[in-house]
Amino acid sequence: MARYSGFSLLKHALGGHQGWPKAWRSPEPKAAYDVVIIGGGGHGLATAYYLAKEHGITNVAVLEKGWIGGGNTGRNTAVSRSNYFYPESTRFYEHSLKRYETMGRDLNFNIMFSQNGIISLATSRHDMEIYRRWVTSIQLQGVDCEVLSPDAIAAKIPLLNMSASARYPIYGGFMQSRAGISRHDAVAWAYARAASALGVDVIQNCEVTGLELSDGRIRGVQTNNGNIRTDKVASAVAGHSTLVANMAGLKLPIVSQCLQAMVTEPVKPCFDHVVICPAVHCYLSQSDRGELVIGGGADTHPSYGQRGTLPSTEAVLSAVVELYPAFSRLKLMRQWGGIVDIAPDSSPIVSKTPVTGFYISTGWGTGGYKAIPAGGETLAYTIANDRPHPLVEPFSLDRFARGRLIDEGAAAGVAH
Ligand code: FAD
Ligand code: PYC
Repeated sequence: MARYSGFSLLKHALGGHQGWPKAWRSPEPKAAYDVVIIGGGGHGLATAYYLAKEHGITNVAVLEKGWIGGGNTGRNTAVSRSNYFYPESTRFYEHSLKRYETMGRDLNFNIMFSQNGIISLATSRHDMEIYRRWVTSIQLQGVDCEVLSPDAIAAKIPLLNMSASARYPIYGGFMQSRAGISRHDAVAWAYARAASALGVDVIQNCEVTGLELSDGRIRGVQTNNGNIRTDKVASAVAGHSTLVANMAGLKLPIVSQCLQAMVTEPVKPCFDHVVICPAVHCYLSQSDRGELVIGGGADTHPSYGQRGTLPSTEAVLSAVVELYPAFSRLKLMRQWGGIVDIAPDSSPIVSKTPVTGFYISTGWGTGGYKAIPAGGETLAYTIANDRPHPLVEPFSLDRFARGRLIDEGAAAGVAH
């Protein structure tokens, strides 16, 4: 990676960054590619990178209608963890978490991954009973996770209202210590730079407006920048998955909803972990800038509106001030939303489809940031070999027809 002195940083800043080296190339689209990936979020970019690195397929274009990372990848609250319930999920997400642990080195990009742990709070005796069972399931799969007593919770989260008369009394919780948060833009940029260096064309401001098919096979894509021939297309467009699948004549079991997040003004370090309270659908962490990063459940109705609605914000914030009364004095600085793609069992779909040469990565819902490395790696394998990677075989589209759902609604932690 290039290094800059203070002087050269100043020179670049005053010069409008004109001479700043580009991290990835911005080529014009070619007439044909071996693989076209729709969507320049983390999943699309990681898929392109692993196609080039693991399978030697470098004649690849990533087409992004806006700017890379401008979708959910740049809008999320950056939690990575692998504390899911079913073995299929834990295996997949643990693989991804391990990739996060080495991503800085692997891609030579500082993604600022802080493994400060995630704590889930129990607000009833029943929550605690379920958590014990859940922790046992995770531990049996060799993944770190522990039950926390109320005293342990109080020590780890001093600002939490532990009063027995609190509206949400705390009965304990559970923790995965290796979970953490990272810099989401950096993850997108790291994969874009590494893919571009291997020959992948990352093309921004290029919207796919149609798919060309004949005899049940993909033949090409139509874009606002011309048509491109290809035999293989992968859709990694999150909340827009049903629209792109419709272009191939497919109906996906996906609902698109807005998920919001917000940050407060910055304060001194006071909150060491990601803390989620699934019963009231609110979670918090503190960013390295000092802002409290706050999120909750998805907006209740399907929508492509990226702003979100006020009742959801209000519900999350009222839970925050009940749980952490001191935070009622903080000012809210920013709020935003992203359109998440939710499957009926709250698990992803990484899969071939009935259309030859058309592959999908969707259903990431409220939790696909943590899945970017494993999602990209397994989709790349599925495209390169035209058969599912073993890690995502259980997450194939045909599971809905076979009735083999993997219901991880509870593990999402936020209502959706
Ligand atoms: P995206 O990053 O959305 O990328 C898809 C891209 O496709 C977009 O850039 C879009 O512009 C582009 N596109 C769409 N249609 C077209 C088209 N026709 N042509 C070309 N391009 C197109 N996950 C976690 O694991 N942890 C969290 O803490 C977490 N918090 C979240 C908080 C919020 C507020 C939100 C909104 C999401 C959160 N998520 C979290 C979920 C996570 O962000 C997503 O699951 C993940 O980023 C999906 O990545 P992606 O690459 O599939 O989609
Ligand atoms: O998937 O871990 C997650 C998550 C936390 C907040 C939103 N999604």
